[in-house]
Amino acid sequence: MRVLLVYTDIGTGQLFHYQHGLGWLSAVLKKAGHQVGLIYLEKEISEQEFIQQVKEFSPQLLGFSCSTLQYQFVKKYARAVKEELGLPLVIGGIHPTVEPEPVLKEEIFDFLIRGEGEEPLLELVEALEQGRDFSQIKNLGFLKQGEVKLNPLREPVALDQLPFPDREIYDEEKLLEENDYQVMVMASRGCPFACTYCCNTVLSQLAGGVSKWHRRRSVENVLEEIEELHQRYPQMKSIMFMDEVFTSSRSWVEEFCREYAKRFTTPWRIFVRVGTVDYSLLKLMKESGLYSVLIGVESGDEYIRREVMNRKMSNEQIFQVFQWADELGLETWSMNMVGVPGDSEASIRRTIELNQKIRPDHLSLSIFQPFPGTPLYERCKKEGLLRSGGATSIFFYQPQVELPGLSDEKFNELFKEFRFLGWLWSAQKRAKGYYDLCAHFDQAKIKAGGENFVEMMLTRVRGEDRMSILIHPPSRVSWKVLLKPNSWLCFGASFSPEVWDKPGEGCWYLVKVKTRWRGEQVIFAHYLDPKHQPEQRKWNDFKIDLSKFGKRKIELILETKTDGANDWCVAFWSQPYLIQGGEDEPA
Ligand code: B12
Ligand code: SF4
Repeated sequence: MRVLLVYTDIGTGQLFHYQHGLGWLSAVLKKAGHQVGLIYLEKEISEQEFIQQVKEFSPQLLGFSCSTLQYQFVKKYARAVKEELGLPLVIGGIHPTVEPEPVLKEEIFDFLIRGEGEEPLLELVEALEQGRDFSQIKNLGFLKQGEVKLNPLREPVALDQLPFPDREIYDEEKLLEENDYQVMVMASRGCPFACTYCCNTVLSQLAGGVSKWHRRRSVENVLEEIEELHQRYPQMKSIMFMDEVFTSSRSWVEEFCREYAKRFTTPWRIFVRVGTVDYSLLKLMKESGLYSVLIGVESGDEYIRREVMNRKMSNEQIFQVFQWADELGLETWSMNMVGVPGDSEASIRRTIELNQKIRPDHLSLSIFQPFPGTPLYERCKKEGLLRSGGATSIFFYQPQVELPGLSDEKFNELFKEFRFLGWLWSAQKRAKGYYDLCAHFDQAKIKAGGENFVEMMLTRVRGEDRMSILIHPPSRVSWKVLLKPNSWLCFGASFSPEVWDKPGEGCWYLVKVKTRWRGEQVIFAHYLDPKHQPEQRKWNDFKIDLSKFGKRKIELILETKTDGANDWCVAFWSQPYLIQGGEDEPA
């Protein structure tokens, strides 16, 4: 049978990602001789365009994967296909798993699969193909005479018995390029913990308990896949393990590290939970190739973290893990969440303070989103705290629950302050040269053409992350700096890839120097137009000689300007910094 899978990733602010669930579904179907395609939607398209893409594959079954915030889009496309093509539709993924009744009652989908989909989808496909009865397939849901039927759930799948997740249905070249040749692997499913905001709590209940839900592949099985991936992607630079808590079993990690180091040198990164690692385990992992750890801090307020989120760990323990990671030279990411019930200005400030103490290399900040089925969602519902918003991501917008005593304006202000400090600390930690302009962004003078025209952030262009300053035209940013003799200014320039294909032109990147004796003069003017000049779709590096200014105090001005109105000109200046001597440090 021809099965077309659909994954929507609209408005999430997420990069083009490999989704393991679909990879595994596809692998299982293909192994049984079926043909599988994938529509991966990163942006909203019209229903007609969507239908056109579906027709191109001419599927016999269409399968939508759906998380809660994407349901609004999934519904729209599914309804359009149903009306126009009348194809059988099946929906799976976290949202239909936790909210099966309301989804089926909308009468858009013929079938719904709860929980893990490999075995039930294959059984459904074969039943449909052979015209057999599907009504007893475990995990399946459907409407029967207007009534929701939800079949019982089967045991979670034995991971080693699955084929390796399929990569072919994705645009592999794009995946590699956008993720800087980092390849994603998943060595386990589920998590042994029960944070109140996380869907794992629901999934483990559905699976019949945490011991059934949380499973690891054998070390050998994971290494075999990694072997295959090295052959498939000789350009692979690193591996990201998407496991929720890679370190949940110490003995597994120890065995993994020993065996990995015997066979591979590719660096890898993981999600870690405080309480599951100590210095010696981090050291062992580092020696086998670990280079980066993503650690959930979530809140710096012990009460919120312990009692509201059910994360039993202390600030001291969190600080300690970051310190160990720093000592070992591991890159650290601190993952935080604000806007949970009970959050106040004071508790958010405590989270900022904890991060200030930790000084992570990178900080991720999201806004609590109550997901159906989770204990915290139920609490919000009971206490009347739920808000109905059209959010598509946990990284933008306003709080998603009522926070008595904290206005939306204040929340927004705190969110922006926190995010800015995160960027600043990050810039300070990775400062280059003798004066890094991003690391001194708090001392910069900004003349912005409008709200949010000037911001600092980590920007990815062609897979390369750089700390950057967005200077949307017409705006300028300046720093008063004391030059050293023979100074050079180094920086990269590019537009955000998101606007490469938008209408509009390029813009001018101007560097000016203001001195007391000569006023303001332009020392560099370059027109960059990555929209129309494909060779400029990367970081374009420049190095400017400032030696004629000698050892003086100057005002260094970075300015972006267009020849006309140009809304889609998202111009970044990446990591501008000063060095002494033109050749001693590459830009
Ligand atoms: C890795 C991960 C990511 C990755 C990969 C994307 C992805 N969707 O998997 C990245 C970082 C990109 C990501 C992004 C986001 N994520 Co995320 N993510 C996860 C995580 C930790 C693991 C997912 C995974 O790979 N599991 C393993 C695979 C095998 O399982 P699976 O994906 O669920 O797929 C199986 C079944 O669901 C089913 N199935 C899935 N699709 C389909 C389709 C059909 C037709 C069928 C029949 C079956 C079926 O069969 C699959 C195989 O068994 C989960 C936590 C979790 N346990 O689910 C959170 C989770 C899914 N993410 C979450 C969130 C909030 C997000 C974001 C919204 C964050 C944001 N940017 O704001 C985005 C949304 C992206 C999107 N378009 O949906 C929430 C979703 C909650 C909800 N109710 O919607 C989760 C549950 C975490 C949580 N807070 O509890 N995420
Ligand atoms: S540790 Fe992470 S994956 Fe596990 S329950 Fe908590 S938030 Fe979810």
